[in-house]
Amino acid sequence: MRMGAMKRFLPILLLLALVLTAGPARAHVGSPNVFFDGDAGPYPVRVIVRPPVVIPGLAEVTVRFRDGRKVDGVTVQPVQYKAGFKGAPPPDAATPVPGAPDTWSAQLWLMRGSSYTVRVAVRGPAGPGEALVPVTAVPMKVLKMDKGLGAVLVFLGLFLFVGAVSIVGSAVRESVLTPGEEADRQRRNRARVLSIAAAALFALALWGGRNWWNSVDGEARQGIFKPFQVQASVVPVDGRPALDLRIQDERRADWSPLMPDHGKLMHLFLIREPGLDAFAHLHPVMKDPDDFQVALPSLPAGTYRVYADVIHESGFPQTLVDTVKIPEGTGGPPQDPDDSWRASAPLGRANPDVSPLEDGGSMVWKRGPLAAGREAELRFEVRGADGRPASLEPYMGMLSHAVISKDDGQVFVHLHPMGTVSMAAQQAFAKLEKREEGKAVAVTMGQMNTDGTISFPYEFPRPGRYRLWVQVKTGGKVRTGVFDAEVGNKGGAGP
Ligand SMILES: [Cu+2]
Repeated sequence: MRMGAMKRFLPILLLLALVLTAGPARAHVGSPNVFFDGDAGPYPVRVIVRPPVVIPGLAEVTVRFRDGRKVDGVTVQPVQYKAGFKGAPPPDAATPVPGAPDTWSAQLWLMRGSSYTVRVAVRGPAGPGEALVPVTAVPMKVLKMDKGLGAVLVFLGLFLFVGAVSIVGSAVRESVLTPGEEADRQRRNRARVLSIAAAALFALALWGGRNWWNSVDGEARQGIFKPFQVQASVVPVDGRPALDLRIQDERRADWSPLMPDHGKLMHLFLIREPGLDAFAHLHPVMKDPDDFQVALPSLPAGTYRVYADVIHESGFPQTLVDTVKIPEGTGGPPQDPDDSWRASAPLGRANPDVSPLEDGGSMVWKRGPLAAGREAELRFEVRGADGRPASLEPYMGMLSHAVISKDDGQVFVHLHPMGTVSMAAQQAFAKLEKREEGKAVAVTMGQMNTDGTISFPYEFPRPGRYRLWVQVKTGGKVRTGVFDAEVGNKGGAGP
């Protein structure tokens, strides 16, 4: 009977040691680390922020001086949008990384799920400098319990349970006997009955504990950030198929309105499954605050993943995700002159290093080693039809736009030569700073070079197969280079 009771409650103990995971969330799907290449006043910097997965939690901040310059001091300060610069905690001093004098690091507590900017302030020979790096802090998962630890806890729990029941049994049976005396039948019976009662009582306590755990766990899961729910469909608009994206989310009313990024309220990307062999970057128009529409360009029919990047006035970006079936017969002139699309060979069958462009030119990936969780420089060279470096025209405020997606759709990111930060978020914080402190921080656009090369700071979040679409404008038209990447493990460290 005692063993029976234990067997019954084993599942509860297992539940107590439950292994929990959560899906990806927030603006760059599955790619939370923030990269910023820009200037802190006179100092060209790369800032990397690795936000915590639980809130409150510690963000890791790395500041590297891109020209290798030595400075006297670096501070970092988390500024929450709602609290503003006035309500921000005092700045923390970063410390130089031993052996890398151009690199400084610091840890910052982010206390609330919100839109933040990390204010990086530099003191050095060229005077003071400052950069604002927007970061969103949201609970991303309920932390996993280590399987080994779980097994140890289950074992200890069982040991305590059996121990407690047998202590009750022996106490009733033997505690009042003199040494050497045997318990009589009546005592043994009473011990048995009370042991069963004790087992039932302890089991009840375990059951209560389980309920408590489940409610705490449920709360934590509820708190995990999920982007707004959306529904994508194809509808006829003015006699041609258009994509309709409807936001269907109760939280909509409580959130700040959307603001334009690169001059558009929404940047919508379509990627055909499963080969990732068709891609479109479109700019839907708002029909009402919850409904966006865009005419579909000429795309092969099939199932497409939909990723829609939007940003709230608080500087909080989201990527809204859905899938949609696109029928045959789409096409027509682009609704927005910045709309672009490209069909290509399926994943794994594109030329890995050279992508021919629509104008007879090409884009070449100057590949370096790639490993998950390791900072990489994604560098490309654009050549005209004559083989000479192309002159790139900034489009939508950037020299280039790149999209990276993993084959299974679990990673999606939209980045620029200035990194993964949203320029609109940076501007929102710059405005706030100006209002509160009267200073104007220059918002940088990333490297503006004219030798036909572009580069993006990035770190692949996990190993696997990825496709990259790199977009530039030459001759007044958007050109899209397509590349595949096989990303390996960092060498035992895991994803
Ligand atoms: Cu872009």
